[in-house]
Amino acid sequence: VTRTPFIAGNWKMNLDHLQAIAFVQKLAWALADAKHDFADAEVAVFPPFTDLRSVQTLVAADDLPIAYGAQDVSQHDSGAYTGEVSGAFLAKLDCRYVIIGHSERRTLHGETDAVVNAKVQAAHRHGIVPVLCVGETADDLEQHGASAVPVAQLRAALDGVDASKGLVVAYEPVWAIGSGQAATPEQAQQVCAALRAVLAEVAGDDVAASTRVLYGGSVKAANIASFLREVDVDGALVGGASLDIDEFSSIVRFKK
Ligand code: G2H
Repeated sequence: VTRTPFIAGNWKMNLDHLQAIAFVQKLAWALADAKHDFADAEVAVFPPFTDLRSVQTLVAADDLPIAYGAQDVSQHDSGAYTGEVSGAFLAKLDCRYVIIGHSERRTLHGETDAVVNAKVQAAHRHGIVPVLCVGETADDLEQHGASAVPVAQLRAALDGVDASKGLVVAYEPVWAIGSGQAATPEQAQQVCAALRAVLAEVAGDDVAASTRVLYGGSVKAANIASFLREVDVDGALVGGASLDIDEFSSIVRFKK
């Protein structure tokens, strides 16, 4: 099985409406320019909710080779949930993906494994592929090693879920997020392999072989290739470095 590399830019709460439009246009030019040496990755951006309609319009107007999704989704489909955004609405914006369970949602917004699980099911109800984030804190790493917490989070998130409906897993060690201190490629490989083993166990070998497992945490142009060389690392979820068009353009043009 060959898995198409996946390079995803998680903008977090950055880039307003006009900046988002400009960024997507420049990214489209960079991808067009890079056609011959372009490494054939699927490229996706995850703007704030308020930018999604504009991104949809831009991408559809020129059939741009840029996927996009939201950074979160409600576990509910509709109703009295002030401030929440339904997967039904995201589907109408043609979101292919949604990030679920990012560590910032888990730690700053109290998202438990149960909530993450409900959100994965909500995405699937609306035909949207979850980009499910898991990862250990520095304390977890010290106490339990690297794999235990991400493996437990993945199991919990997939409880009762049919992963063959579409899934991307992102391993993001919390200590590497926004810190400039990325994991080593060997560390990323070790945990991504453990996560793929969980996929095999809960969803079968075919799903495990076809599901993309990404690394995230201080990825930049200078280190992307080292991660992509690892057999179980199929791409990257990029935060800070996805906001700079030159840096992100270099990342999507990685050469192994
Ligand atoms: C991890 C990552 C993107 P950064 O959160 O999801 O952010 O690349 O800034 O570490």
